Amino acid sequence: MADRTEDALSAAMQRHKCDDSENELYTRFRYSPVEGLGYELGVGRRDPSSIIKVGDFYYVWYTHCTDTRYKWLNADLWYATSPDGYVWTERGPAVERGPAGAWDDYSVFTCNIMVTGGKYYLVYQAESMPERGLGINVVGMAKADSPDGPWEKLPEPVLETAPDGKFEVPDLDQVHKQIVIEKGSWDSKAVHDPGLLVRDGKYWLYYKGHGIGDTMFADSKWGVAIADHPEGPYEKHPLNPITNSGHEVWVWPWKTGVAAMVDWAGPEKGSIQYAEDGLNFEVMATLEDIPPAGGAYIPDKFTDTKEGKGFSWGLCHYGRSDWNFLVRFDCDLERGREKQLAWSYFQHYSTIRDVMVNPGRFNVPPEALLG
Ligand code: AAL
Repeated sequence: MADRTEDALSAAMQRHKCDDSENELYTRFRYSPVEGLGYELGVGRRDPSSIIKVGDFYYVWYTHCTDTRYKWLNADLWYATSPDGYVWTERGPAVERGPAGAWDDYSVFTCNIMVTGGKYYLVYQAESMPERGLGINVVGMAKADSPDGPWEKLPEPVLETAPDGKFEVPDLDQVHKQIVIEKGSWDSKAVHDPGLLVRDGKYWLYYKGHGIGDTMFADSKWGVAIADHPEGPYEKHPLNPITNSGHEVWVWPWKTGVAAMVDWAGPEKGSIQYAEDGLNFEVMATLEDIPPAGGAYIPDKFTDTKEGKGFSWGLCHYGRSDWNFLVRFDCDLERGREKQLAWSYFQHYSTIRDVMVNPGRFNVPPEALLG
């Protein structure tokens, strides 16, 4: 055994920055049902936007899909309002897909909101009918003078996939069965999950990409495109990709920089990261049970702040392959707020999904998992 000196540190302790209890960017998540946007047979609601407050009401936008074959295709963007974040009233469509032949005639989905200069901007994924689009999406934008619309779509997409790479789809009825002819760059197959921040007087459009020929769509990474005006043109940053992981994009102003919730894809999945310059991210904390596709209420998201304060709640989706609905999460990512980390705040310290989905399979009566 090697000699141990007083100040020797193990490898683990050499890389240890601080305990979770001292880490401002550490949190656990508590979940609660919401009224009005919860489970409903035949209606899928998913990928909620960030939440904003206008007057006495919180607003959220999300993908609304009644085609039970899909979760986000053949869908439109709807919105809902709430006085308290728990009881929501669905207000109906905000932005609907375009007429036959338009670049958004198949689906508009997975959106985010920005408020700046007294105007409201929705950015969202759009796809045209499979015959023409073959599953490659663009990012569209619509603007309005009021969160209740009417929304005016910009005529052209604000972001597109990299033009390289090549694949073929031999059978249009099975568009997911694709043959890669030539591998493309990291965002040649998808530009997904747009999320906007106002930073240094510019508009930062973060997005997730994956490439033609990537082994798995879960090999996704994030990039950013920056514009001088809310409507663009958005220019992809030369450092892209700026993360090596992450699926649904979730960024917010934190202190003088930008924080990112890197959820379930890639080698740094399950982490919160921070970049002083919004570009060079470092892992700050690893987390369990991150809200899928979370959309938080972040009051200073568009104020160009240099003292970003974070957030304490939002909505996310609970998704299965056949149905999706929205739930509320609460957390401890608001600076200055005391963290609620005691076990008693959480029903489950162990969330093995197979047990929770079918407790009977493990000889556990369903009621044993409650309360
Ligand atoms: C989501 C997002 C995008 C993808 C699909 C719907 O979680 O990453 O929106 O296209 O899955």
